Amino acid sequence: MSSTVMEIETQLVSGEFAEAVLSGLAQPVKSIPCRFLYDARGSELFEEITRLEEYYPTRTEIGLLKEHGPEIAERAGQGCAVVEFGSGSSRKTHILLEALTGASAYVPIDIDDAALKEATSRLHADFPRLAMHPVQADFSQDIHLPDEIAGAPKLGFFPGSTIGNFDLDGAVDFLGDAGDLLGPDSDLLIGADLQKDRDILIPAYDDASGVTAEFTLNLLHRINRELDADFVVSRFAHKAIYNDDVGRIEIYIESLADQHVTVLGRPFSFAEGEDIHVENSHKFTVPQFKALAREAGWASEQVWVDKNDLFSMHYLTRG
Ligand code: SAH
Ligand code: AVI
Repeated sequence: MSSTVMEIETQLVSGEFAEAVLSGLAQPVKSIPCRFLYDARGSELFEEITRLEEYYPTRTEIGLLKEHGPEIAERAGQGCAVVEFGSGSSRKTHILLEALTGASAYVPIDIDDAALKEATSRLHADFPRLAMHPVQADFSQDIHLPDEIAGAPKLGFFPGSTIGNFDLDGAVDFLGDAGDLLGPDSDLLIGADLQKDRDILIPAYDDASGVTAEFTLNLLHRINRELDADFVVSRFAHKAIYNDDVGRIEIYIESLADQHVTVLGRPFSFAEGEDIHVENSHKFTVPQFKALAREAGWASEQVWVDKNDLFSMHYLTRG
């Protein structure tokens, strides 16, 4: 593999994790942004989640990509640079790139460099002639695209319903910024999880084998590892609830006892039953998601939904 393929451009601000944890734990309602769930171990655990029987989104979206690949390719045309937000393992990208055939470059953007490295080298083995420019960045901050793709038409790819991890205003802001980043003639293929019964949703976020719990609690292990902290992780628990009013899953880390923890020399108290909010995962209806995209300057040209009405994939154009 050539060195340019594996070179990861880093656009992360150092010290951000420490700042987010110290300020998040000092608030009256404790909270840490969900992007910090993804260190190398977090990405591995997320990959395990995607293979769980209870976690329907991944296999359903993969089914949609396989079924509608030719229509997506027709809309995208020839020569586009695929820019993926939150690329993770790039497993779905493999299917997309096979369908597109004429893509000119691939730019995976992810916060976790371990996932980026592994995914890029795996994809390079399967698509050796495709130029790859991995970028390690927080996609909710200002980022810039590699100069090498400046002249190419852009197809943004944002699968997985990662858009649902923003709050609704944040999702509109993100989609607007993504439009500015990709440019006036760009398109965006995006996955949005659908509203459904809580009997399907709760097990998807609190599986019987405890992988999702391990994914959530890895955040405390990460704080211990990186921020010289002393969380006794067994004294905390993963908690997933469905908030009907806003139509979203909410994930918390609940303290199982009254306790004290030190992070980078700073003391924090937890009451028994007190929560740290770590993630939201919004679920949408098709009209709701179309309206949200429209607010951000995108038009939903085409939407594909699986036969069980679990998941939607929208092909957005600059509206
Ligand atoms: N696209 C894959 C992975 C989704 S998991 C799929 O559909 O299965 C979410 C991915 O987004 C993870 O790889 C995580 O590391 C990345 N991520 C989460 N928040 C991020 C942020 N703020 N900036 C960049 N990447 C982020
Ligand atoms: C990445 N994101 C779309 C996942 C979701 O379904 O909200 C993250 C996740 N958290 C727990 N399980 C999956």
